[in-house]
Amino acid sequence: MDDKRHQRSTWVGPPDDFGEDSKQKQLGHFTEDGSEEHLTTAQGVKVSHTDDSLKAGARGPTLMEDFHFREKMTHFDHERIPERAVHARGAGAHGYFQPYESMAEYTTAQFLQDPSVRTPVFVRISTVVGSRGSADTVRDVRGFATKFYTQDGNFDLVGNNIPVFFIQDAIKFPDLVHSIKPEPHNEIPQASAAHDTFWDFVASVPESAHMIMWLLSDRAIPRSLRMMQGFGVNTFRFVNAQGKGRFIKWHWTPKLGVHQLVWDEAQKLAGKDPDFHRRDLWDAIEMGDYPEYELGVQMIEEEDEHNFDFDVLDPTKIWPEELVPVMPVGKMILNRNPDNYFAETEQVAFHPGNVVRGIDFSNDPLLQGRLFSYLDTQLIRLGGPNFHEIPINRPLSAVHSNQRDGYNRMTINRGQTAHSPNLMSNNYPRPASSEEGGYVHYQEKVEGRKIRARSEKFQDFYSQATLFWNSMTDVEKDHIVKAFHFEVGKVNRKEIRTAILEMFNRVDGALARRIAEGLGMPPPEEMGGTGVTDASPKLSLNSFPAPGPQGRKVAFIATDGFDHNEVAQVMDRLHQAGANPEIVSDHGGMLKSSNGQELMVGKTFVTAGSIMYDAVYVPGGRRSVDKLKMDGDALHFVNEAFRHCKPIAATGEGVELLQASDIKGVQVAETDAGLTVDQGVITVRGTDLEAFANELKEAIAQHRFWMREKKEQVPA
Ligand code: HDE
Repeated sequence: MDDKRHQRSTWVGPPDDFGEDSKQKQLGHFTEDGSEEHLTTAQGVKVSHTDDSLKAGARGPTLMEDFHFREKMTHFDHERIPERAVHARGAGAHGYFQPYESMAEYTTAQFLQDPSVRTPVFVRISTVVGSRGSADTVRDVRGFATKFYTQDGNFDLVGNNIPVFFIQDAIKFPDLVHSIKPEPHNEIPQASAAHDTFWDFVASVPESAHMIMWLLSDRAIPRSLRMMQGFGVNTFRFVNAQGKGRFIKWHWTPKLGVHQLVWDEAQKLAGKDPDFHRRDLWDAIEMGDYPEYELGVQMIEEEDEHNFDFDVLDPTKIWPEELVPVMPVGKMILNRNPDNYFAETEQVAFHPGNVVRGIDFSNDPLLQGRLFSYLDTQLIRLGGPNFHEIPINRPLSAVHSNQRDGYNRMTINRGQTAHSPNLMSNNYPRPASSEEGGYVHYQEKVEGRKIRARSEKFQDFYSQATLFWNSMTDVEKDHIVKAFHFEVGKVNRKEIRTAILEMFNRVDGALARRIAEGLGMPPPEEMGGTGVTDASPKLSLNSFPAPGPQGRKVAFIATDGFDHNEVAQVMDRLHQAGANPEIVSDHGGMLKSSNGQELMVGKTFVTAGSIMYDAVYVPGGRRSVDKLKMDGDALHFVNEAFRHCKPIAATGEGVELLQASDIKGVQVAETDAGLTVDQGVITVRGTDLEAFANELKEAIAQHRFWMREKKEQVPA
């Protein structure tokens, strides 16, 4: 029998980073040369008219024979697929992964062997709780899922931006999700954990304490998807050519540092720009500011499995980096936006069970349950067992399985046989030995009784929650306390609030007292705590500063009569540093400077707010500043940026806008001389724009000036 006959798989792999072949050509029917530009039916018949249905007379009934109308409407009627039960809203991007050096000592994973090999990836970053149309900036965990299209088949790293999870065993996942989703009787609230059922679950499940500390921290309101970490959460295994296994945990670290929004900003953005994160990622890629993340791995030798206070199989525990350092593995660059959100971002199907040779599982009971759930959920979401044939899910490596039928089968396999082993087709396709690259499961010795139980170390629910709390800066602690006030403040039942106070008193007595104060509840009688006094600096966002101002958005507030020289010079310097300045004005179109030059307005006070920028700059220009001083929107812009602790800068007459605003407690340049820099407010009346721009760049890289946060008398 001719083996080749079986290989007629008609698909192509996902478009990769190297081939410049138009994806349209690969994925759709239409080419870009215009040769097939006519509107057609799904059957390829050219359509001559699509604005009126076929009727019996201009005022008559529509005719059944209007095949174009019927097809158009039928397709529309069936255009929705079930959204993901969790992680329904996500943003996607293509890119590639490249290892720094060979990891052969630890794993046979082919994509980790050769630093010159780039493996195409598709990444989907999501919120967990909200529906597909919900806002991006809600307080939530972010999913961080990556599909590596390796030459050995697809490997999915399906992680989150928080390294631990709410529960230790997958069997509780439906309960967790039912509690955090909108309540079943009235379907309120959307995309929020701040309601009774969730906190009822938390109070009843103490293993959630550690995760709650992360969820109420600034980690859950990232500034940008480009500025957050990712973690595999579950414990996996590396297996090398000698068959030696090691426990591993995955880490992604963004090159731009790790940064957060402030809560007031996050809530306002949810209304003013619900697509804030998606847009930020999209725009960055369109502008060529390709997001980069470093992949790292923590490894524990199997011999050391029992040498830690925590169980290596417990997904509610981190492996503190002081004990188990993160080894850098490679980099991932996201350099191409999807062509079509539905076809790619919606239809992509991740599964932690999609592993390649050299990567294996541990007995982490959360992971074990996930291994069942993801494939199962895709079957209903993507309508049957052939979703691996959807272009975004196809591996680059050849597929020769004996699967044939089922809904939406795309491949036309030839040949009489679809069974294995066989004599009729020369036993084709035959299994591959380990030497031939076949996946061989790690030979773990397992024995035990069939019981529903957890190991003893799993029962320590609080130590690492205290470790996290101890590792926060004072500002981060304030934010956590305020998040408790918001979240638990929205819980109606007193008994739940009391139980939460008791629970977090076990984490830290002082924390519980501060929570009680904001909720107006009596503090717990005893001063609680775990006695843990250690801190792990890598848990604080302070450990991940920005390398510079690159990728940051700066609003230039100006109107007609602005000083062109100042704008041009500052803009130029920011551009050179990789930041993205944009003119925000009281009107759209062109702005005229004091000496006649014109500049295009990016946004207006109607279409933008300070919350969409990382910093504000007010250039001089007598007429411009005099007008802005009388403009409530301009004043609000400055006040709000101040309240959110962002860098604020002004030159020349621009300083007067700051003086006219409500910002308090900072120095601004009063005279012609010198540059004044005070708590992230940078002002100059003179002409030293070089030094000014340098200070501004530094301030942007610093992200926030938290010392201003207490000044809440500033209205915004
Ligand atoms: Fe998921 N999770 N999960 N999860 N998860 C899904 O699969 C599930 C968990 C994560 O962008 C679902 O395709 C169980 C941890 C991401 O498409 C579902 C348990 C982590 C995504 C599912 C967990 C994740 C999902 C819903 C407890 C971080 C979105 C739709 C045992 C390591 C992937 C889907 C995307 C999606 C089940 C816990 C990450 C229902 C049973 C822990 C990033 O199968």
